[in-house]
Amino acid sequence: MSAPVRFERIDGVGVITLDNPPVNALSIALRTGVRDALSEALADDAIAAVVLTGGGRMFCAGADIKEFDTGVSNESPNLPELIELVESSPKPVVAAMHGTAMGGGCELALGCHARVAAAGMRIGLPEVTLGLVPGAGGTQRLPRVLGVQAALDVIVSGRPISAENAHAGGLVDELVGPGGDLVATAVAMAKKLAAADGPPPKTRDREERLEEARQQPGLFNDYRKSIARRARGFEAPYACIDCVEVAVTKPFEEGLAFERDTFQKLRASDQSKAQRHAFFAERQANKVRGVSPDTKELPIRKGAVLGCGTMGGGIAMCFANAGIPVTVTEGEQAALDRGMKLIQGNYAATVKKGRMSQEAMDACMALITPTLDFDSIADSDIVIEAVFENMDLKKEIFTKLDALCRPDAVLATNTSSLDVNEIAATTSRPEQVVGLHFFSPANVMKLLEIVRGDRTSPQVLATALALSKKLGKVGVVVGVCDSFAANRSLYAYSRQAGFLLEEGALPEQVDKVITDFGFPMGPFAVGDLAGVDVGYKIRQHRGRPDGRYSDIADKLYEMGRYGQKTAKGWFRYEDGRTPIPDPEVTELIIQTSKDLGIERREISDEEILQRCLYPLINEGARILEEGIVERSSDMDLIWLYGYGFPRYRGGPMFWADLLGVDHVYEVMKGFHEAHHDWLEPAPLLERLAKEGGTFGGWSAT
Ligand code: 3H9
Repeated sequence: MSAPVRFERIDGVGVITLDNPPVNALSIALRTGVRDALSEALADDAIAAVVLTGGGRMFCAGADIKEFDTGVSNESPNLPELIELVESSPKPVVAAMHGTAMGGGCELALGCHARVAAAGMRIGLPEVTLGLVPGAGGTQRLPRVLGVQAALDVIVSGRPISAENAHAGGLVDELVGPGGDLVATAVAMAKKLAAADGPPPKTRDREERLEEARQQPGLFNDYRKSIARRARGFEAPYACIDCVEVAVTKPFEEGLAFERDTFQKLRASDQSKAQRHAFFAERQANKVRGVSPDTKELPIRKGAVLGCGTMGGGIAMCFANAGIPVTVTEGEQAALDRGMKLIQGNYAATVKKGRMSQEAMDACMALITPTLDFDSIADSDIVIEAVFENMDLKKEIFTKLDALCRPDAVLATNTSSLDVNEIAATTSRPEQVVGLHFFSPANVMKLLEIVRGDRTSPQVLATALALSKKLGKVGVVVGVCDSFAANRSLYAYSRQAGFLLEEGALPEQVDKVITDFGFPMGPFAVGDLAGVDVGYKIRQHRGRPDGRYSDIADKLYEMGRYGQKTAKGWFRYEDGRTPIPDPEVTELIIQTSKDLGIERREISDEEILQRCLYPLINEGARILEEGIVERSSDMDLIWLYGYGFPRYRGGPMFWADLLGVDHVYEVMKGFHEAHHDWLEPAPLLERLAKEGGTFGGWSAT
């Protein structure tokens, strides 16, 4: 097999092109290829300098993440060794970057003696998002070229910066505008460096940008404090700060060794395994049974949303944020005005917080057209129905849409629980009908549950997946069942939280266990945020769910405790958002236990965690076996992006695999014996436990 590099001579310069599609990941084969090409260039007297560039869409997406599980990433030449060869090369090496230079790709460029970048490309060190620190000198070299504060921002956030910003900060030496020749510019720069006196300049020798930080002793601790809220529970962001601090306080070689050691420890950690799992889970979710990768999606140039309540308005904002014009309709002017006011208010709050400019807000508002004229949506590429959760109403709407819309329009329902097949059957084109279940608040939450009806066409599914990307969402395709995969598994979790109160726990205890585990909020604070009244109305409308559930929430509703909106719900609120335990609720819970004849007991934090999360895993096993989701990692994405399951734990099914499926099964069996209904181990859980299998390793075929 030929090495995934190309080597050519241009004007006395050896040009090495990384050629490992699709992203030029630095696999062992590519590392070996670059090393060999570099040796060839160094041995050739007719070559004065070297240019490193990327073939295809980008310069390089970094180390091959798949090698981290097998340890092949350590095989020689490993990335630090390769970069050492580049940096110590007696002939100058210039990086010519386009598209993306990430992680190890950025580190490779930092080892070069100069960097040329195509305008508009992106460069960064996203290792932190994989639960890692950059492990090939990134934390030591980036502060030396970009300055410590800016390097911390790049490394700790993991967010790439534009070539323009990288140029302004000193990371990129020359920008090549549209129409310019990237490689020719790099070749010219390489020749200039070769003509200069002395050895080529090494990044490791640059000290001046570190000096600034040495004058600010509090810098690193302040930085740690500044990330406390968003990095809660994560190890990698703090490890990144430690590495950059060492870059400032220790000699380069020591810093490099410290970084390498930290990288290896994190690579083996559960947190990094979980975050790497999440990375691949997102990419896997785009591969859908029956939808071939070359399925051509329908263009979405114009959308319409029916219903301008909280949900409809949020969905309209998603379209506007993505630059897609959208019409919103309502039955009455007053409702339309209320909806538009809500949208306006949401944007204005974002502007006030400094997260959006007034111009951007104006541009978004201009993309949203409110109307009472239902017929005006006739030429929309997609219509999303977001009216009240009522089957008759939805059927009526879809019958009208069928008569009104173009035959190729996608007709979507935002139902969170109703049968998409039944809705589709009211139209003459069920293949164009799909569920698009947004999560509240729709303009914020990243999960989009794409509900595939029995007859939804592959093209419509491909369109929904592409649209979810455009809207900045993570789309997960699920099948039809009551409440679909997300709410169905959520119910398994929240039902147990309710029972725990009857048995002896209090909302503040349950919520603390869940937030200590890493969720941003516990189930009761979430209930208050979403509205106790909203949950109540859903239960009333849909009838009592199958089997018993704790009705303390219904009692709260009857007491007028609707949650944050009434400053009282499961908790009370003085500032509108911080939950404070309320003796009135404690009394209600204790009385409920008495009425049910339950003797309250001390419930350990461990039991609370297991009682809440293992039934959710158990329900996930049923959902998986029924084929409602295609793979367990889809279930993980649903919880990571829909309900704030801590990313560093990978999602419920991944977490179960880490715990051991047999352990989860044994605990569930014990719960079932003690509490009966709803806790019976799922057949798949039992089978995997007995076979020593994992959810990740299971497939239906
Ligand atoms: C690192 O560098 C560590 C070093 O500091 C130290 C080492 C010692 N490896 O995302 P896409 C696959 S850690 C392996 O759909 P896009 C991806 O799974 C690395 N595979 O494309 C997918 O496969 P498939 C730090 C990778 O255009 C296909 O490529 N770097 C890698 O939407 C296409 O990917 C990062 O964290 C990889 N590094 O986005 C960057 N990257 O077709 C990770 C991608 O089978 N990558 N694949 O599903 C990205 O963020 C995006 O892929 C990128 C392109 C923005 C580059």
